[in-house]
Amino acid sequence: MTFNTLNFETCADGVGLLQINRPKALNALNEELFSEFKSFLNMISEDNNIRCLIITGAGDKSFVAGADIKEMQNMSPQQARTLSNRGQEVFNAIEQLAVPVIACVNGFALGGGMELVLACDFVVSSNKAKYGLPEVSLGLIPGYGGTQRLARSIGVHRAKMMTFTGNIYSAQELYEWGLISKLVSPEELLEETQNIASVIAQRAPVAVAKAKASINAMRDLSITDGLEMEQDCFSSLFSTQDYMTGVNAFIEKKKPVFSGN
Ligand code: DAK
Repeated sequence: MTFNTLNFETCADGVGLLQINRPKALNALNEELFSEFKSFLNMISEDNNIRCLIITGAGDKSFVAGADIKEMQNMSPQQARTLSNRGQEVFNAIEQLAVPVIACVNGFALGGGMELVLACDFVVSSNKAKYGLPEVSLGLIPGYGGTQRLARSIGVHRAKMMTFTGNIYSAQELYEWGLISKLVSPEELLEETQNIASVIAQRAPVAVAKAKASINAMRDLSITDGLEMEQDCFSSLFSTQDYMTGVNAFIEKKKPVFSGN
């Protein structure tokens, strides 16, 4: 499958690299891109060879500089709702993808770009990247999940400060607030992200998927229900081949090679 606004390649064993590819518009998210993103996610969810996905932006300036402002002109509330729904659907699908998704942030992550970052499982960032939710400067609020995901990530007070001011924040600041897991120089960014992704790709895929589902469920469940879900996920893994592979490899002092079954 080929796309106009996305580039996809397998960059290491089990690791997929998706590049948002509209560098002339600083990778702003337009309708075509959302439509291609949806098709891409359907494709990747069927591909057992990909065990970890990296998302980054084309060029050295921007990850994603938000929704495409030029496309948003003269939109009615009804059209905006339809678009918001479609964007949220795509970002929810990223969050719910069985494999981990790493945001590899190489530059501006603004508005919809910041919301894309929030839908990923964790963030490796260039120390030169800039983050923000400038929607209020355009008379809007975040519409692709930002009002819900940001507070859950950095806390409600910092989320409100970012959202109400619409200011741009440095990667260092967001690292200190816990949004960014690893901060590196622009030169090291892709290699560092690939190294982390390669480690994940070597782990037992069903176990990683269950860990992701269990941690994600934390947001919607009480601690009692969350612990119950953890027990369900944990116990179900005892029927997998990968569990046998992992335990036998440990006993035999070998490196496990997981099949994903
Ligand atoms: N949309 C469209 N084009 C964009 C863009 C964007 N978000 N950001 C940049 N570009 C384009 C510029 O127009 C310019 O194009 P040309 O003029 O060359 O044709 C090119 O990219 C290079 O940008 P600049 O010349 O401005 O580059 P600078 O280095 O000077 O500035 C910048 C970089 C990132 C500070 C600046 O480009 C900027 O402020 N960009 C806009 C950032 C922004 O406000 N993003 C939008 C956030 S609001 C919705 C759901 C969600 C949302 C909206 C609606 N519905 C459901 C309807 C979310 C909204 C947002 O994301």
